[in-house]
Parts: sequence; structure tokens; C-alpha cells
Amino acid sequence: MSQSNTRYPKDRFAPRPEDHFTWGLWTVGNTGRDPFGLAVREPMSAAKIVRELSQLGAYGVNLHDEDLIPFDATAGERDRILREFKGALSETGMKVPMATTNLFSQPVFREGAFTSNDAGVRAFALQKTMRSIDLGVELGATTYVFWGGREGVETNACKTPQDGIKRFREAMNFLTSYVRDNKYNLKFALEAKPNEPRGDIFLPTTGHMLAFIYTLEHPEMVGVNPEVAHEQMPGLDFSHAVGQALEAGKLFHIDLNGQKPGRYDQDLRFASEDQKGAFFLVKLLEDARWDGMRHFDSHAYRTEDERGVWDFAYASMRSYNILKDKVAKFHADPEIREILRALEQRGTTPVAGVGPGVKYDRALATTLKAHAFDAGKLGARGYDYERLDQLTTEVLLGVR
Ligand code: GLT
Ligand code: MN
Ligand code: MN
Repeated sequence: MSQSNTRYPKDRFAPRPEDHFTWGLWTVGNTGRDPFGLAVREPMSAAKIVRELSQLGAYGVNLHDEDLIPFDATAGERDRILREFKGALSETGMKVPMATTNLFSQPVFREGAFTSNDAGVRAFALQKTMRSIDLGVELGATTYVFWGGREGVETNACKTPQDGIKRFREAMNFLTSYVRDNKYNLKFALEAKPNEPRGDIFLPTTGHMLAFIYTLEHPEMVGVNPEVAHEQMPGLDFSHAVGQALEAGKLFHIDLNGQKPGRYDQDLRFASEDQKGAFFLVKLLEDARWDGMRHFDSHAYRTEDERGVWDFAYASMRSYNILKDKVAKFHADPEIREILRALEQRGTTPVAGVGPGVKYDRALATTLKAHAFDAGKLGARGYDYERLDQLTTEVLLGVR
């Protein structure tokens, strides 16, 4: 056991497999390389990652094809790596709920993968993805993520967004048919990001992705994988993107991390920034009883050695559970309940025959048009949100 129990207490906030916390191999395996600096940590084998995360209380790991099997591995190397990895999985009971393809690291994808202007590159991207789907399914994955890191442009002179979107649609249609043809139990989750590494990436937000999904041949097989950092980079409220996906039944996966608004993709420890945003996100997922994996797509500060990596991983999961506890405190707080009860009553008492679930009919439209509203009175009354927000803040700050 390389991890000490005093550093990672097994108290009520400690992660447990039932919490369904999962980690990309590329996250804790991140060596700290960045555009300005070399790696600061040694690469770790997938088998080691599985064992360490299992000790911390995680449920499983997720992977890109190349996280597990190097791009240029021989058949022999592939077999050995797979054997070791599967050994670690069966020894620990860890699962692989999600898999994805690396369509961004190799030079061949410098101009895009599915959206490249080179038909040969597009064909290669489909081949690589089919092989990687086979691998994911072999390991038990039921969700397949698509993050199109290179699917974009620096100059709009090279292709139109319509061409990019059409090609991306062709690839999704091809691959959903591949999955159906092979009778795989696999759903796709599309992950948006506005920019980085490309100057601009097609379908830049979760909202764009949702609209795109309904143009596909098999929309029922395709949902979204929103990432905290990717919605916060353009200054959006992450829980609104997640809420829209939940409401549409399209939240198939999630990438949890932390981010300061308006910066490069920081992929920080979950809830290390914007704790209030993280609280409302956890509240949204828990209140909806969302049954998906709580997946972390983040990495430790470059300052850290291996010990710092496990501190980071344990803390990410622990913070989720602490926030879950705060959500319970929010719901149990008598003063918060009172404000919410009054709001509920105000929102559900019908006025002029119009209440929740209103539907058009001609008689109702006629009465409504004739109704004498006192807009002055309606507009004069406040909503008590200053107090509601302060009570929420006090729950979060630990004084309630
Ligand atoms: C990469 C990217 C992430 C994606 C991963 C899946 S790879 O780390 O920054 O946001 O989710 O392809
Ligand atoms: Mn991500
Ligand atoms: Mn990111």
C-alpha cells in the first residue's frame, strides 16, 4: 500500500466505489508537460494507475486508445500491455465505463481528423476510431466520447464552418452505423470546447452540440459530455449547459474539473475554483438523481511530484462528496425551505387561468386577453433572493 490512511482519511467524505468516480488515464498520468516546459513527472503504467486509484476509492478508469497502447506499438507489445491492464482491472474490480480516440496528438491530425481537408486523413480517422471502439467495447465501455480537439481552423479561408459540420456529421453517421452493425452496447457523448488547441473549434459549446445531435441519423445514440472548464472559458455558466442536457435526456457523461474564467483550459482540481459554481453543479446532478459516472478530466499542478498527484485525485473526489453533503444541508435548512416554499406557491397558483403546464386553447386565450392585470402590483413585490443567496453562501462557508 503506497498510500497512507492519515493522508487520505476513510471518513464520511472519503470516496467509495458506489460514488462512481472515474478518471481518465491521461489525467493522473499527466506528466506536467506544457507548451513552455518539459515533463516533470515520470509516465505511469495503466496498471499502476488502476491500482492506486482503486486504493483511493475510485470506481474506474477511462482511456484514449493511445493512453493504453502507444501509437506505434507492435502486436506483441499491445498484447502484453492489455494483459497487464486487464490483470489490474480484475485484481481491483475497477471498471472501464468510457473510452475515446486520440484524434489530436499525431501530426497526421494537424489540419483536423473527421473535418480535415484531406480525404486520406478523414479515412484514417475513421479507421483509428473503429479500432479504438473495438478496444473500448472489449474493455467493457458503454460510453464513447468524441472530443474534436483538432476539428477547427486558424483561418476561415481554408474551409467553411458548414463544411466542417457536414464532415463531422458524416463521421458520426458512419460510426453510429458501425456500432449498430456490430451490435455493440455503446452510446456516443460529444464534448465541446471553443478553442485550444485550434484557433477556433467547430461546435464550440454544449448548446451547439445539442442542436447538432438532432441532425444525425441516430440521434438517440448520441448525447453530450460537457466539461466545466470548456464552458467557463467563454464565460458561460456550466450548470446551465448541464441543465439543458439533463432536461433533454442527453447528459451521457461529464468532465469535472476547475477553471478560472477567460483563460486557457486549466483542467484544475474539481472545486478548487468557483466553489459556488461547483456546489450548484453537484446540486443539479444529485437533485436529478443522475446515474452517470462522475468523471474527472483534470490534472495536478505542474509543481507536484507523484505524491501530489494522489493528493490531487483524492481531494477531487472528496470535494465532490463534501459538496454533496452541503446540498443535503441546503435542502434541510428551515429558512431556505421557507423561501423556496413561498416561491413554489407563488409560481404554481394559477392567475387568469394560467399556471404551470399552460397550453393554448382559444377560450383561455380570450379570457387571458381580457383579464385586467395590476402590473404595478405584480412588479412591486420583491423575491427575497438576496437572503436566499446569503443563506446558501453561509451553508457553503460552513456556518449553517
Ligand atoms: C484532452 C482534452 C479533454 C478531453 C479528453 C478526451 S482529451 O485531455 O483536453 O477535454 O475530454 O478526448
Ligand atoms: Mn474533457
Ligand atoms: Mn479541459
